[in-house]
Amino acid sequence: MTLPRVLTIAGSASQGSAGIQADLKTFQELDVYGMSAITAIVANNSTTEQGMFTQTLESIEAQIHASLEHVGVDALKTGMLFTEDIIIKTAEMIRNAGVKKVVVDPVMVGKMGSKLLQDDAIDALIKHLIPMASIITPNLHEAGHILGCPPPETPEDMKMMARDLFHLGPDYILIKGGGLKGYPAVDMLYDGSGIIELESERVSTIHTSGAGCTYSAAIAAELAKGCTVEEAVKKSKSFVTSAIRHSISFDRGIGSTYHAAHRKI
Ligand code: PXL
Repeated sequence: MTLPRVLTIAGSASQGSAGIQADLKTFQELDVYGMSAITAIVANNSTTEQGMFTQTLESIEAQIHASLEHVGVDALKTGMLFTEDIIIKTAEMIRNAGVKKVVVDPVMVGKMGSKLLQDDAIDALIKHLIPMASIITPNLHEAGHILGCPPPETPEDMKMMARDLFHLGPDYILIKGGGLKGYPAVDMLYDGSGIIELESERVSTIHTSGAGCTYSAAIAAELAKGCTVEEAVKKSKSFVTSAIRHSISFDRGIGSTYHAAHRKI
């Protein structure tokens, strides 16, 4: 048998809810063949000073190459890339391999406050990676940061910023409105012509760690299966909303989205 093949190039979140861990759980749930290239290990905990362990460029290059050479990649997503050098290397390898279905999740800060993109790396993201994306999936803060302005505060602001982001070169923009105060969880999908509003109820929970990673991983999985971007985003919105609605609490801090929710509940 064959399966659609999907690679995530992202950080490892040792606590299990976000990053590579969320991506691989999502890939498994959506029945695609998951592969990973780990850019950094995020292991924040109270006993260590240093909770962030960036991998060498050599290691990252070797990991991406292993997926491309041994298996092949139908679609990929990028998450935490952290440095300018990693962004440039990743973009170069995607271009050389000719992977066309590319989901760029421009992660910048984790739910627990970890810095996931260095300040001086944003220009490289805009110049090298965003233009080759099939879709970028910023949250409100990330959309503002990429455009150098404050985050959107209303659905109308989101629509305007989606149009501005489109000029950076991706095929589609998805601005996620999960953080929009006073509104339902509305996301804006824009392809250069019309805006599609995707709305779901706002789930009242703090246990949303991994939601953004899960959303973009699901989009990559659905694209690998042959969905259009619009279909992939709609299915993924439903998948991540279930994962948030049935999120997991560990009785301490922010808990995790539940990847099996769409299947079990
Ligand atoms: O949720 C964003 C995210 C992405 N990638 C890694 C993370 C986090 C949040 O903590 O650790 C590796």
